[in-house]
Amino acid sequence: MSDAQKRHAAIRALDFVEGGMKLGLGTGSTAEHFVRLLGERVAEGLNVVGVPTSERTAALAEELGIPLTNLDETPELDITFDGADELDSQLRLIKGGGGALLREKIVATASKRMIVLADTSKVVKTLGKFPLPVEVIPFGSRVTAMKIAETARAFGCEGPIEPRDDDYDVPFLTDSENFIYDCQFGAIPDPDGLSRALNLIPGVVDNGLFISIASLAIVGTDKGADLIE
Ligand code: ABF
Repeated sequence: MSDAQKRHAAIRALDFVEGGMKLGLGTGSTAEHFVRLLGERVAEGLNVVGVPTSERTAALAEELGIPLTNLDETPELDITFDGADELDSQLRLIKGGGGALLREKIVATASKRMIVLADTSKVVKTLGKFPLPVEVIPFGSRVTAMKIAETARAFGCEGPIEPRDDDYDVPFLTDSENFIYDCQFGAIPDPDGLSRALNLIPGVVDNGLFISIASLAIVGTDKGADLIE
């Protein structure tokens, strides 16, 4: 994971921003590079408004003076710029390592386009080495986890499904106060089918597979950036 590559992706992403745009602002260290660079442009007079995908990003954008709105006031956005944990050549993504997958998916799908920002380590042939995060409501979460395992097996995915917690075994809570289960499948042969099936399980709020949502990936390299579309 190269910080320079992440910054290169963020620099290239700024080329897609025009005055008057309504932007979804992603979460994570790559998106943070973008938000910081956007803050510099706003300080120079660029007129944009942002919808943050997490409390963390909201705090950063406020600090940088980027005007913020929300999806109730501004339900249609022009572009969401966000990072990813993995992406394949079809622009299918695993997101949610930072725990913000639900808001990230809501904001991305409220946008005319989603542009993914990544470094070269995120590009994979087959999704699934990065544990797939699944957001579940706390009520009955162990039963929900059993159903996740059963469903995943039907899609050729086996492996430990662990509740996310901190160093003191306190459950991680998302911005919407749900739990996350991290599913260590190793490989996901049918991401589209698995994503649809997981979201039919009662108690599952959403999962970290983003299918047919991103239309462009900007992959930062040591020297610049490559585009995948
Ligand atoms: C968000 O931040 C997440 O969906 C993804 O989990 C993570 C990527 O973080 P980073 O850019 O720090 O690798 O985009």
